[in-house]
Amino acid sequence: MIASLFGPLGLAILSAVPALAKDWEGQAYTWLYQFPMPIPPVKSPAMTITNPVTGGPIDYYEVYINHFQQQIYPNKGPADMVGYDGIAPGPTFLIEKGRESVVRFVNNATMATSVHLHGSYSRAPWDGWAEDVTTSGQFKDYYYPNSQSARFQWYHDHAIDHTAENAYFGQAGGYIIHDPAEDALNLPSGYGIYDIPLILSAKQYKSNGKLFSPASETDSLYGDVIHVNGQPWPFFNVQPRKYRLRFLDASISRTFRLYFQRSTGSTAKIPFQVIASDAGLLTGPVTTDNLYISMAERYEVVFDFSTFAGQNITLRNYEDVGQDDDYLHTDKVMRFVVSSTPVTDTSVVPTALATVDFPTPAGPTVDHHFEFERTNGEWRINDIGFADVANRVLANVPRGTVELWELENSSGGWSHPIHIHLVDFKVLSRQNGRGNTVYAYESQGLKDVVWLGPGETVKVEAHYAPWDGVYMFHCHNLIHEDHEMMAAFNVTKLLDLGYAETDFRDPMEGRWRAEAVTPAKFTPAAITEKVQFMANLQPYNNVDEVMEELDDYWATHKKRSVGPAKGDKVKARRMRIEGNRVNMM
Ligand SMILES: *[C@@H]1O[C@H](CO)[C@@H](O)[C@H](O)[C@H]1NC(C)=O
Ligand SMILES: *[C@@H]1O[C@H](CO)[C@@H](O)[C@H](O)[C@H]1NC(C)=O
Ligand SMILES: *[C@@H]1O[C@H](CO)[C@@H](O)[C@H](O)[C@H]1NC(C)=O
Ligand SMILES: CC(=O)N[C@H]1CO[C@H](CO)[C@@H](O)[C@@H]1O
Ligand SMILES: [Cu+2]
Repeated sequence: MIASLFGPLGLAILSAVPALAKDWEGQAYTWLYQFPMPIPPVKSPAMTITNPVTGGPIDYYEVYINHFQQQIYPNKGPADMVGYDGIAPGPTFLIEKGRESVVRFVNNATMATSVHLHGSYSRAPWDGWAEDVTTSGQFKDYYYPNSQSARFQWYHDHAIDHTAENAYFGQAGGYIIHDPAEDALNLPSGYGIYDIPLILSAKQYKSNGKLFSPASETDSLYGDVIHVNGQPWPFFNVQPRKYRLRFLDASISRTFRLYFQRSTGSTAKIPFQVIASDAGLLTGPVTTDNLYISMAERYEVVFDFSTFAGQNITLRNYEDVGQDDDYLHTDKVMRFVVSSTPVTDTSVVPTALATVDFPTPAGPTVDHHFEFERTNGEWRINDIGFADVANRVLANVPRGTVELWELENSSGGWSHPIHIHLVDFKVLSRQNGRGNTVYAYESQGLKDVVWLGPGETVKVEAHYAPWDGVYMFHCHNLIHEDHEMMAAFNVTKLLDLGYAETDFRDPMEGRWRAEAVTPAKFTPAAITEKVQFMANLQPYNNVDEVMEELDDYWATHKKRSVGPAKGDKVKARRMRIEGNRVNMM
């Protein structure tokens, strides 16, 4: 956006003029809408192993993290990348709700990796804890429950201090949980047919066609080239009918505010229906003509192309979103080329979509208040960075309680999408920034990331269950995350719960760490033995029982706010008296 250079009297107002926007930060890309959009291939399991406790199936997958090259500029050399199975985005997992999985991620590349399945309540040792790295020549078996509501999860790198690089060079992919209840709704369906993943990213290239690295960035890398499923500004052929579009913002720093527009003629924004967010279906569809999506957020949309036969529809992005830098074409995302041949479309968008498992409201008391701020060039949460090992556990949450967290943006000029691991939360309120607004598409479902726009304070409520353990929460601007805007919370063990189970609380527990690759560990017998060993400890199969135990426990125990953990910022400890309750915040 170029601000007007002259005031009403024709005088230059230099002080009010921001730095002129540049057309390109890196190599110009001029082939808009000329290449088709790829659809990431579906990942198949290598074998299916029987869970020795439940008798149910565990699908075992193997993913190699490989170097590869991808031709981005038709007239330059290829870009060097690193991706899951040597592609970016990585292959899409299509998982039936209720089938457990074990994914062996083999680091066959150079830099250390850690894999986070974003949107899953994985046990702590398989959640992608940043320090739980797999180095080159090692592998790690990640065990996933897949028992949550149908949802668009994604897996991506989370390695300490270089997550931004790993994700940007290609380590991100889709992981969709499907549930038969969804089929009954008769939404547009069929992966890659009428149910389409749209994985957005923004990058910057050098004059030789290779990626400009975010390694030395300390603020943000907004990117001047917008990609969908790895292809800059693609086109996608559609029929004149409804499509389910699954959006994921996998950019490291760019937030989008999307809208659809005819490519020629009327510039009006075309309305569409948002049907799902991070944790799956909303209670009902939300009609809007624009949608904010920040890093790591997922929104699923039904767009009806039926009245646009023979036309082109452009997916656009607003300018000046969240104070991100704009470039020549960052207001454009992709083009849908609508066929002129009519088709029969029996899919529908029902007015009721799902019963969302919102947490039982805990009342107005804020349990924890977190300030996301920049101090001395470092990004911090309540003045603490992740490297501050002794103080980085900023909240102790008794297992099974519902807590209200207040997230405050304290540094002007920046926005922070905040991701809390383990839980799905309800966005309760937003103050300042975009007005006192929680969009219906944010509040009618559960989320695991909320965008804290410039100057905003947001309250989120979550049920800290089913598991206990140490989990991360952080900014999903991955450059901020790598530069310390990450901390931990500890869902603490209920010593008197009276329920016998194996502990999985320590994300760094030795027996779950990465191991060296040897041929002996990759035989079907060795794999089966390993997977069955994990399953025998029953990390997931008792989830319903655990939830009941926790509910029973909290029906007869009083929730006590445990207040800030050791090292919590002193200035955040404000005493507040509400009725007869005294709370530390
Ligand atoms: C639609 O877009 C495609 C791909 O960019 C282009 O080839 C075609 O000419 C466009 N059609 C119309 C009607 O604008
Ligand atoms: C491991 O990486 C090497 C070198 O990049 C490659 O040749 C090999 O095929 C990879 N192995 C697998 C199993 O993908
Ligand atoms: C987390 O809480 C558990 C008790 O549930 C405790 O044993 C453990 O030391 C705590 N871990 C950290 C890192 O605070
Ligand atoms: C710098 C800035 O805009 N900070 C704001 C962050 O949000 C809080 C609470 O909404 C405001 O009071 C600050 O002004
Ligand atoms: Cu941030």
